[in-house]
Amino acid sequence: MEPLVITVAAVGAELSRDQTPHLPLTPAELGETAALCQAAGASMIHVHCRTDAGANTADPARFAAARDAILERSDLIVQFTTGGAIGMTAAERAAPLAMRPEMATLTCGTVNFGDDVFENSFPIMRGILAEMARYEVRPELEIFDAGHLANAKRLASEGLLAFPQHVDFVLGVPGALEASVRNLIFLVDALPPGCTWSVAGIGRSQLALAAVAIVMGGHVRVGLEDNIYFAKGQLARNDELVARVAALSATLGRPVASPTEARTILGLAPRAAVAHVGR
Ligand code: KMH
Ligand code: ZN
Repeated sequence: MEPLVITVAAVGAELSRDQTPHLPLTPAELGETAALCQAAGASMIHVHCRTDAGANTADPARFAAARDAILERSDLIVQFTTGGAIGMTAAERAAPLAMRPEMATLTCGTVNFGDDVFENSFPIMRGILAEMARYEVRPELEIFDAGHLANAKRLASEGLLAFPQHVDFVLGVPGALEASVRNLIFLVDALPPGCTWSVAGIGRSQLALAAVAIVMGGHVRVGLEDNIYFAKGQLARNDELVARVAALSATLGRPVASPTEARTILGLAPRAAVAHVGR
């Protein structure tokens, strides 16, 4: 089986320092998190940005500073969010793409998100894809619900997206598809040929779905964005969540991908060839 790509979703948009002291907020803290997570086995980092006070921000300069701090301390694939935070406009969510990250997320449909609605109409998705094409950013398709893959296929039929792609199944968001092995298998079966995929289980499901993905030949996303606990009542650090999945993969006989190997698996250019890396 090909090596396991572990993505760390280190920040998210919904958490605060009141909930966990381990939440990285500043670019420097993201750089430190990146170094620790790469050492633990991660090869990609999914980035949301906050102000120093912890508020969500879509400021492209803050994303660029976060990216630079991460690449100063690691070789991780830097993947920006375009989901942002509930309440941001579509233009705000897409704005960091101008900083030309290696990858960025594209959520493939509207979905209930707790008591909120995470809005991803076709016009919003088309707009984000247009900006991705403009800045040559590789998407990771975020699939929260059963119809989202069909939406992605519709975007492909419009010529806005070309399969195969890298796809992340986010399972267990309240209001979206539940985190179960049956649902994961259903989604994997519906993938167009040649796609790579990962799973991000929310909350308690994170570890169990990671184990299933390791065995199935998929990849894994962990991190505080999706789950703040290492065990019941025990808050986790991002690198501890990564290390546990890496150890589980080793136990199951599957090697963990370095960032260089992850770029090959995902069909990305080697880091030295990435335009924004001036170092
Ligand atoms: N914060 C959520 C509303 C993404 O990063 O692409 C959306 C989200 C998805 O986190
Ligand atoms: Zn996110």
